Amino acid sequence: MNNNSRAMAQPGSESIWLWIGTLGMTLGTLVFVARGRGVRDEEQQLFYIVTTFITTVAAASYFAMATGLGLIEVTVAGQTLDIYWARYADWLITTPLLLFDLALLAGADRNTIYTLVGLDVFMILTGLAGALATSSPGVRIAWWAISTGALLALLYFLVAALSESAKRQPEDVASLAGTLRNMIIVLWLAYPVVWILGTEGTIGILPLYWETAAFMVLDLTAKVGFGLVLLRSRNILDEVNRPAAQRGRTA
Ligand SMILES: *C/C=C(C)/C=C/C=C(C)/C=C/C1=C(C)CCCC1(C)C
Repeated sequence: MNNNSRAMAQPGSESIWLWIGTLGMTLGTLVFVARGRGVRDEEQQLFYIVTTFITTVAAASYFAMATGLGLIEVTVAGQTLDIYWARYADWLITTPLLLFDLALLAGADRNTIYTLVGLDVFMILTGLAGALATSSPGVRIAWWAISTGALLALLYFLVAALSESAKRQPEDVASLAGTLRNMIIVLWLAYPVVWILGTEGTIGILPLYWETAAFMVLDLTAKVGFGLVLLRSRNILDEVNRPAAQRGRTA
């Protein structure tokens, strides 16, 4: 192959983590499909459909990164950074779906869902801008700060709005929604930390090898772990009162 034909880098030793990510997301997908097969209730099926899509998209993204499709080189102030842009394509689709799963469980209304998803998309796109910016390290860090601001607003809103709607749910459901909300708060806050310490932040405290490992563990926990907790009990999912957004249509 002609190496000069594209400004595309090949994955280095960090590819081991990308393959483990591919395998983990694929196994998660298979588990969710197997568990969802017997579900007849339409409201419950939606949880399985959304959760299965999340790990399917992530498995494809990890495969793309492991095989070098999702990787580019970005030069900032004379420093060449290996950037896995495929993450952002994955997160752009999967993080709104994760929020949708939780909002559905908590019985959130349509405006709450739109606000959460809007903040989330803004966070991922400004994060992508930070990953691709070449003008200076300072500009990259400014994008990081904007994206992190969006994350903090999102988490604030998640706590305020979702706790309110979860109160109207049966106790089991509210408690499950609380657990998943806490998982999101803890895990999602770790992403900007890994980013700024890793290759993207240009400070280079965390080498690409360990950054890739950290994102893989976070991604598996935030998607497969989240899905396993959510889909653990059919009895609980059975009790979910339909969200206000859907109630109007089916009544
Ligand atoms: C399954 C994937 C998940 C749950 C990904 C979550 C990603 C984030 C919460 C990313 C946040 C970022 C910032 C807040 C600033 C820097 C750039 C990002 C995109 C890493």
